Amino acid sequence: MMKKLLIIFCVLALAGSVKALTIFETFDSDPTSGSWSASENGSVFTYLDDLTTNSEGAVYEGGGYLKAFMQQNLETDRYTIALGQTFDQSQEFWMEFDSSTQYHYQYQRGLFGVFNSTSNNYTDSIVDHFWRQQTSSSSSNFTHRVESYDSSGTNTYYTPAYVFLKNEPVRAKLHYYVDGSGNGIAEIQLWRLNETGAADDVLLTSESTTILASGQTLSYNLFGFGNNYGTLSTSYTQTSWVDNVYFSTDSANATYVDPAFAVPEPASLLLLGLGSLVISRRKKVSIDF
Ligand SMILES: [Ca+2]
Ligand SMILES: [Ca+2]
Repeated sequence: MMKKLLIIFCVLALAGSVKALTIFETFDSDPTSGSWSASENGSVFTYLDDLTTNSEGAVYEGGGYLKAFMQQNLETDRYTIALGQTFDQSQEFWMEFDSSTQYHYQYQRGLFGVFNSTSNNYTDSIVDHFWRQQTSSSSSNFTHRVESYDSSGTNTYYTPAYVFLKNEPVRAKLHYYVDGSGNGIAEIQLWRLNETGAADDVLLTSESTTILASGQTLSYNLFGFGNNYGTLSTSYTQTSWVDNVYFSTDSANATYVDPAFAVPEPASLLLLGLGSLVISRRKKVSIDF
């Protein structure tokens, strides 16, 4: 059944001027015709709705997803939605997204997270540098990398332990909050999605780290995807399918939606011979997230 879950945009008035905000974009229709906007100076963000079944014919809910071709350059490429207000480093938030990379060449080219409309992607941002190759080898396997860039551009990063293959469909979840010592903490979970529904998903890793030291500042007012900031590299690119992007200052995502892009079985991935797929934790772990 096709869910009409185009976008949930929930604004709850709280005491003071800060409002709780939740965005859940499932790309059931082209969001660029709505509240999302693309800035493309080499990167290209394309809405697709061509895949509604997986390789075995199973029907997925929601036909739409986004193809993100991201290229490093000195321009600011983004596919974002405005948050309607500016938050700073003290704001607790949750975000998540699904991705599967189709093409790549050397290291990461894609950012997912929060940005500032007056800064480049390497200033005032908290992001997941997703599908980061472990080494410069184009056959290297991948990791996610959680990063902050404060208001002066100082970078702090952390690489979760789980290593995965190209094409592997992964749901990344991030919870950011400030602890009692004033440090910005990032809790990250990576999930292997498998077939439809939540029951067969596998928690790959769950880790926590300081991503912004006490005293560092940043602010942001956009949410979505961005490119690497750096010298133009026409060969250093990646193309990823992405879906089900979520941001909230209120709570973790309680609504389960399958990605619309094709989700290969683990056995299919292994047959590709791209390396060893090690799922160290098959047992689901309940975590207060
Ligand atoms: Ca979708
Ligand atoms: Ca599943």
